[in-house]
Amino acid sequence: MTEQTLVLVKPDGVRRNLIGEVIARIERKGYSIVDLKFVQPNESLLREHYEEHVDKPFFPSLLEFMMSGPMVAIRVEGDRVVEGFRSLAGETNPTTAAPGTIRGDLGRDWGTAAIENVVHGSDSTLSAERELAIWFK
Ligand SMILES: Nc1nc2c(ncn2[C@@H]2O[C@H](COP(=O)(O)OP(=O)(O)O)[C@@H](O)[C@H]2O)c(=O)[nH]1
Ligand SMILES: [Mg+2]
Repeated sequence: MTEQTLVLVKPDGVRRNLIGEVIARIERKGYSIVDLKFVQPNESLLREHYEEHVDKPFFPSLLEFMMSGPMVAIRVEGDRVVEGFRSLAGETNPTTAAPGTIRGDLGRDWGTAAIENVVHGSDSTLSAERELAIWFK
């Protein structure tokens, strides 16, 4: 069934000139980009986006990282794209993410407090709907 997901190219991905690489992988997989914009999010938007993480010990460093520069927000469409993009992205930790995935190929541990892992992808169709409403108001 056709669905949509939210992809973010995080500030590390933008700084490292990886926007095109991320977009190319989405397009090569056959998913469609149906909306896209540059965003410099504020704290309240990020608190809403990461509502399940606000009480975690790593949240302050996550917030600092996510506010460290502009991001690209992308609305991506396709059959089972939510699960499909998570698979393209790879697991959260870029050091152990599988080679072939975005995080596995392009991310690494830089020794910073935050886990810099190039992209975000919604983790369920429910999250996708919620997050797309936040980023594409
Ligand atoms: N410093 C730190 N950052 C984390 C940790 N877990 C997650 N993060 C960051 O918070 C984001 C959201 O976490 P999560 O939803 O668990 O992972 P994701 O869905 O794979 O992005 C991750 O992509 C990382 O950037 C952690 O244990 N320590
Ligand atoms: Mg998540």
